[in-house]
Amino acid sequence: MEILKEISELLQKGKADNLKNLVQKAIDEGMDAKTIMEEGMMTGMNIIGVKFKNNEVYVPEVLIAARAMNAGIEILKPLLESGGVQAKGKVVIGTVQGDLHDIGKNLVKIMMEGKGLEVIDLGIDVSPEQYVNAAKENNAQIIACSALLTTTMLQMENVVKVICDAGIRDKVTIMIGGAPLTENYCKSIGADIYSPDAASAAEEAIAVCGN
Ligand code: B1M
Repeated sequence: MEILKEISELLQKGKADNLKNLVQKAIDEGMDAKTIMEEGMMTGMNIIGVKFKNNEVYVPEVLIAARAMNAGIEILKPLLESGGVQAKGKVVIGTVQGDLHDIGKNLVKIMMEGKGLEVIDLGIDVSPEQYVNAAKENNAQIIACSALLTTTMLQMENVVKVICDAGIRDKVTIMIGGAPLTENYCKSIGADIYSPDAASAAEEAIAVCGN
């Protein structure tokens, strides 16, 4: 559809204000939030990703596209969250040490909150110890780690190790996700659940918390 193409193009150009207006227009016209997110904004971000890889755009352009994406997500947030049942459960979430990518992590957080889970967001560049301390302090059932780089995803093995060393392995479920991750990698490092996207991560989290 034309409006989704325009959303994708505005995102690529990093026009945050125009993007917000167009996302609102799409909502007002009755388009559902998931379609706007996946077929508009994420399509645009994927194109930026390919151009970034091919050196057709550089970090500043990617950053302004990411800023526009976050602005669009803010408009969609109430819709992505709505319809959730109140569930019991606490999740500690963060992007692993050395990794500054947070858009996917933020989406996972929104979807989990939409299911009624309490999410403690540690942000980006989170050390294994920070995950463990936050899980202990908050009595969380789940530690959720996001990574976007093939180099930083290796940090997840350290997270599992530090959780074991802290003696809380039987108290927390370790969830992992992010573009370079796989089910096989999840198994190989002794984590519990790999989710390919934010919606399935929220479903899995709800199941873990027994709701
Ligand atoms: Co970066 N970057 N980046 N970047 N960046 C990638 C990831 C890259 C694939 C681009 C490319 O080359 N095509 C590439 C990684 C290559 C690799 O590792 N093999 C890359 C690189 C190389 C880099 C730098 C090293 C570049 C440089 O400086 N030379 C640098 C590293 C900085 C660092 O982290 N230390 C860097 C920097 C940046 C910016 C800061 C400019 C910016 C991030 C801004 C921000 O996040 N606030 C950025 C961006 C935006 C990207 C791309 C273009 C888009 C990522 C994104 O937000 N996608 C990306 C290319 C791409 O992915 N196409 C790229 C949208 C988001 C919704 O998807 O995060 O995958 P995603 O989340 C998905 C799923 O993965 C899943 O749910 C979401 C969908 O529902 N998911 C989970 C995510 N976390 C989950 C956790 C779960 C479950 C599911 O459970 C816990």
